[in-house]
Amino acid sequence: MQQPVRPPRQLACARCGTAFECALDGGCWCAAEPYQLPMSDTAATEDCLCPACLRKAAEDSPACVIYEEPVIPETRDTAMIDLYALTSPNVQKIFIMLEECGLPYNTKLVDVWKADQFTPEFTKINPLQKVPAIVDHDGPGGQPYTLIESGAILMYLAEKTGKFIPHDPVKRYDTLQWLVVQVANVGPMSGQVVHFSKFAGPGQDYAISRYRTALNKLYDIYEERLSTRPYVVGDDYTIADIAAFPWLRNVELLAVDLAQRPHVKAWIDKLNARDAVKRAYAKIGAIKSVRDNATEDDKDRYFGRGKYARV
Ligand SMILES: N[C@@H](CCC(=O)N[C@@H](CS)C(=O)NCC(=O)O)C(=O)O
Repeated sequence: MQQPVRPPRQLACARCGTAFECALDGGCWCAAEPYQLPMSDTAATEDCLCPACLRKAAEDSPACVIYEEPVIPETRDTAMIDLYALTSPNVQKIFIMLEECGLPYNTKLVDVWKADQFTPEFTKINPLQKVPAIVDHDGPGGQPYTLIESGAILMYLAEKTGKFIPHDPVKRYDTLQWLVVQVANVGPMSGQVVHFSKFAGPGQDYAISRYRTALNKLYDIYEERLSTRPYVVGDDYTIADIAAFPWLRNVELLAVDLAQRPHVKAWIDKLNARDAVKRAYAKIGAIKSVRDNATEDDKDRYFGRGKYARV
């Protein structure tokens, strides 16, 4: 798909005051180069440097690895991304990110309750046989590129677009840490709570108590962070928020009490109010799965139990 380039913006250089034109249609080109000069994000045009000052700053900056004059295309090919999806929180993260970034995408449903994930075609895309996965038909070098794991997909899309990941090295690693906190802790602990309280049958008190305790501890950690900053990492909305939100908002299913966690509640309300988040959930809400009518065999196959267990 061809998208027209926006007319150049007239900016004043924050260093020398010279007027210059920024011809990019989204994001500032220095900010779009995260490994080069740490720059402000697109909204803060008063921090922008003209190309000459940027080049000089890049030469002087220890944080700058390489500097190349960017090629600003006349038009941009925006190839589709295929999102292999159903409705679970790990998939919701990617719907939200794609909507937030304004990237065009096709949704390809993989109904994990009726074994779509085990087909040879999907196994080629994700050998782990799980959603989400994406295929970016305009990947690195303009070639198609396949990604699995929601955390890796969020990082990839953030780097591809230069959005929702800070360029400042400290804030950038703060973001990546809290992204990993989500994928390594919040997701797995929440998943175990849901599994043992909803799907594993009676007699699971030990497991339920163990995973609820771990999950409540995580909620308290987010509560503490959000009591001193508006978003998980700091002042900016990042992929660390996008990763955590679909799980932490799930308070009814997880039977978590937000009365004692007002800052998590306020953060959930704030993210729920974002247009991109509303668009994502409208799309997710329209997806039909066999989950609600899954047979015992469907559930055994999905959970790898009964005749599907490998012991
Ligand atoms: N760590 C993965 C987890 C993905 C995952 O567990 N996906 C589930 C749905 S939430 C799935 O596809 N399960 C199918 C199966 O295990 O057969 C991620 O964050 O992307």
